[in-house]
Amino acid sequence: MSGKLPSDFLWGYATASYQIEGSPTADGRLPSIWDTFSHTPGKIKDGSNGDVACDSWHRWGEDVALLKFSGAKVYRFSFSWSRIIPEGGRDDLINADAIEHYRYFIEALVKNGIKPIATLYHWDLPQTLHDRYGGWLNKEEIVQDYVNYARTCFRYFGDLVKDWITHNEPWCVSVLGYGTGVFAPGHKSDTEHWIVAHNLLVAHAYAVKAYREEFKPSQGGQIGITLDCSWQMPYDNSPENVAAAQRGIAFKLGRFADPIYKGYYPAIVKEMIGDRLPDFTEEEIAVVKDSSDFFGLNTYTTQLVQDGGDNEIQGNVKYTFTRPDGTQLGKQAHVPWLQSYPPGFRSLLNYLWETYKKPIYVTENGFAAKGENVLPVDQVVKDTDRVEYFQGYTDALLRAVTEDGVPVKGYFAWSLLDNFEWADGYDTRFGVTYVDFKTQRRTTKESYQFLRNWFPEHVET
Ligand code: GBH
Repeated sequence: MSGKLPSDFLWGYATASYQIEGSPTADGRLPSIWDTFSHTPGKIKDGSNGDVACDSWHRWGEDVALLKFSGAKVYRFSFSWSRIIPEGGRDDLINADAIEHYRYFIEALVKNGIKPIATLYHWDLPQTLHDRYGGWLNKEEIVQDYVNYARTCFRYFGDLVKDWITHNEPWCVSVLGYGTGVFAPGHKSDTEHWIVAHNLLVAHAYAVKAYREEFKPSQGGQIGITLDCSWQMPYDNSPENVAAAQRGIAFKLGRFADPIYKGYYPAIVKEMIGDRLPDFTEEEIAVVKDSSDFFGLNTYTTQLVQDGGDNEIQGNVKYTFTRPDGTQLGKQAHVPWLQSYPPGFRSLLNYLWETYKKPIYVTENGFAAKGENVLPVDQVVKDTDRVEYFQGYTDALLRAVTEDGVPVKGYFAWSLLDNFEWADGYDTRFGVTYVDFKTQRRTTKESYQFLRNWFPEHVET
C-alpha cells in the first residue's frame, strides 16, 4: 500500500441524540417531533420508539469507555434541542440540568483524549415549535429560534467543543420529513419540502454567522454542515443516463452544496421546480455563500442511475443496484437501500474535492449486516459483511487521500452502537457494538476490532 494518512487524521464514531439517549422526560426534557412520530402507530417498522434506545443518557460512561478502548480520536454526537431548551424558542427557558449533564459527558471525552464534534440538529425538533408555528415551515420564526439554540450551545459548550456541525442531512429532514413523510413530522407534500430545505439552509447560515462573529474569535473553532450523498454512477454510457446521473446529484446534493459553496442553486433544479423553489433574498444568499468551513459528508452506498421515471424529488431519475448484465453492484445490506461498493466512495470523494474545493470530513459511513435483528449475539459479533465493508471503504479512503490527493481530514464510522434506526426501529443494526436492548448489555463486534487495528496501522505517527 502506497502511503499513510497524515498524523493529524481524525477517526472515530458517530451517533445522534434521539437514536441513543432514551430518557425522554429526564431532567426537564420535553418531546421532540421524533417522540411524537415514533409513538404514532404505523410509523415505525417494529412499533418501537426511542424511549429507552441505548439508554445513553445514563450509560454515557460506558460509551466513553467503548470509545476509549477503540482507540478513537474523535466522537461525533448530537445535542438534543428539547433537553437544552425544552420548549425550543428564543424566549423559552434554558435547562441548566441538561447543560450540566452534557458538560460532564463532554469533559469525560476530553479527559480521555477524545475530541468532541457536536451536531446541533440531528432531526429532533422540539415539538412545541412545530405546534406553535409549524416548525421548519415558518422561516421568520424558526431561523431566530434555531440561531438562539445554536448560540446557547456555543456559549455553554464552546470552551470544550471546537468543531460544530449545524445540520445533519438537510435532504432527509426536508424530503423524508415533509415530502414522502416517512420521517417526522410525516408530512406528504410536493411543495413543503422545498420550503423546509430552503429554511434549513438559511437557519444554518445565520448560525454560522453568529458563531464566526460572536464566538470564533475567542473560542477558535470551526463550523460546517453535513450533507448526505451516494455516489451516482450512470447505468451505462448512454448520454441520457450520463445526464441523469448529473441530475440525480444536483437534486440530492447540489441544491444544498451549491448555494453553500458557490452561492446559487443548480440551474437544472431551478428550471424543473420553478416557483416552488424559494429564492434567497440578497441578504440571505450573502450569508449562505461560504457558510461551511469544511465539507461534511455522510455516505453509505453507490447507486446506478437511469433517465426516466416521474419522481420529481429525485430529478426524474431511476435508481437500481442491478447492472445491465444482471449482476449486483455489491454486497446487499439488511436494508434495501444499501450495497457495498468501495470504488464509488473513492469517486465521490474525488468529485466533491474537484467540485467544492473544501477539506472533507466523512461524518458517517457504515453497513447494516443481514440478520443481526434475529441472530444470537455470539453470531452477530462475527460481522464478516461489515468487516469487509470497512476493509473496502477504508482502503478507498486511503487511496483517495494518498494517491488522488483528496484532503480528507476525518472519518467517522456509523455507528458506535446498535441504536434506534428511525423508521426501521431496532430492526436494523449499524453498530460496531452489539446492544442487547432488553438488558442494555454491550458486546463489541469484529468490525470494532477491525477499525481499532486498521487506523493505527494506516495513520502516520
Ligand atoms: C444516516 O442517514 C443518518 O444520519 C443516521 O441517523 C442513520 O442512522 C444512518 O444514516 C443509517 O441509516 O430514503 O426513503 O429509502 C443516511 C441516509 C436516509 C438512507 C433514509 C436511508 C431510507 C429511507 N438515509 N434512507 S428512503
